[in-house]
Amino acid sequence: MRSLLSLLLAAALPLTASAPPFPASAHASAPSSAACTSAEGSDFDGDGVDDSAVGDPFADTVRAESSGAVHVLSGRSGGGTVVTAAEPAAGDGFGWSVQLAHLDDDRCADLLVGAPYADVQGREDAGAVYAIYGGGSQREPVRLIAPEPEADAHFGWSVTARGPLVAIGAPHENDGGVADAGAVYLAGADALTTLRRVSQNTDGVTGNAEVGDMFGWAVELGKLGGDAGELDLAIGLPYENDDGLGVQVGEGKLDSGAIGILFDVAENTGKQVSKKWDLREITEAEAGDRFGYSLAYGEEGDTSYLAVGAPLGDGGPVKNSGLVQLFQASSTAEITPAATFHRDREGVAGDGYGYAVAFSEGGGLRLAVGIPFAGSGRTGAVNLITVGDPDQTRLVTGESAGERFGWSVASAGNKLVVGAPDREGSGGAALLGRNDGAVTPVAPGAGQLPVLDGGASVDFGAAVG
Ligand SMILES: [Ca+2]
Ligand SMILES: [Ca+2]
Ligand SMILES: [Ca+2]
Ligand SMILES: [Ca+2]
Repeated sequence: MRSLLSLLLAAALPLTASAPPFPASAHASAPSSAACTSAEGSDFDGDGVDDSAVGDPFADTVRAESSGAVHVLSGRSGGGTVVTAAEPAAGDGFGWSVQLAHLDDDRCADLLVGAPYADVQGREDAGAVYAIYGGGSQREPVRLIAPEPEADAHFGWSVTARGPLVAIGAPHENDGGVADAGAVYLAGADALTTLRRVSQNTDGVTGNAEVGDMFGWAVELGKLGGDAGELDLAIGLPYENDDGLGVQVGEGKLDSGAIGILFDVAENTGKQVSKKWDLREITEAEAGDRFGYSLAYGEEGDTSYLAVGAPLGDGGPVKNSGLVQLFQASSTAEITPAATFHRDREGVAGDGYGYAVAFSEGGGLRLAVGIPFAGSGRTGAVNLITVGDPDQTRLVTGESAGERFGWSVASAGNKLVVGAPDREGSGGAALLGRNDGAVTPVAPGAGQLPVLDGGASVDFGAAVG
């Protein structure tokens, strides 16, 4: 992968590629005998066990160099299904973001894949998102693009879906002529191609569009306030500058970051009801914290949680070691800041605590925090925290120097999947058993997982979902 650290430190990742026109389809081969049993799980191949998706956005496919691929790991067999775009173009970045979610009502999980470097209608790196239906569905994949594709917008940088809603980030899209201020698109899972745009210029959204805010760098959906029955949208804008008030003028705390919450976002099609937090209002904000870099949503009983990563925030006594801020809400109480997690004196500047976050539900909610630059030689690690008893924590470290274990995290049934995209060779990942604590390494060509047919894996594990 081209300098991974640059992703953390740079506002935008340049990637240039000349690409042919891109037809509107993708394909997946999955077993046709679907036996999906859960309307909530992540069973994509239809064998009754939850699966996980691993993105390799710079994989060379048989059709185009560096066009990207996604491996859906079968939770039952340990094998996998490779998903690529039907007409991949060089440098698309297919698999930059991935999410298994339910987009139709057949009980099999479906796959959302971001390809934020896809050229669209001649506009370079405008970005696209693919919806691919699981369980051997005969339903054609759907390719989503912004209603007005813009060069370098990177539509599909982030994707999420919950209940009837899908949200897609385009953090490098211009907003009202302001470069890289960012935007988020919303669609109904049953009407994917009808996209609605929201940004800091949308009526009722707290905050102002300034150059390089990156609104939409991360997106999540959940129950965070307003009408308890209506989903709320959480947006990370980690390159927001916090100067306390009004429109920023390039002063204040550069790239300290922020999050925005748009309440009842499907219901409020016009003016939004929203709230915004800078880290200053909770602990302390400093330039470069990147608060809002990662987001995760989870529920336990009547309480819902939003975890927000600030991978260059000051984790306790150690400057720039990173932190995660937990928020909570319930059916009767709007989202409010709760605990702050970090590694205290164990942290090291530049560890990147909070670079990625994920919740795993069932049998006590747990939060997984990726720390991809931790350890000697930047091996990386994941911190597992029991939300109801934060003293119960566990640290799982990667297996080799420089592999960036914890670059991405996601939960799938009773397993956690952790990406290590710089593992020697073609990148890797690990499955962490929730109950037995087992750590099972996975990589293309290892064990049951097939190699990329006719291509080459590059950064397997750059995204998981
Ligand atoms: Ca399965
Ligand atoms: Ca489905
Ligand atoms: Ca702003
Ligand atoms: Ca709500």
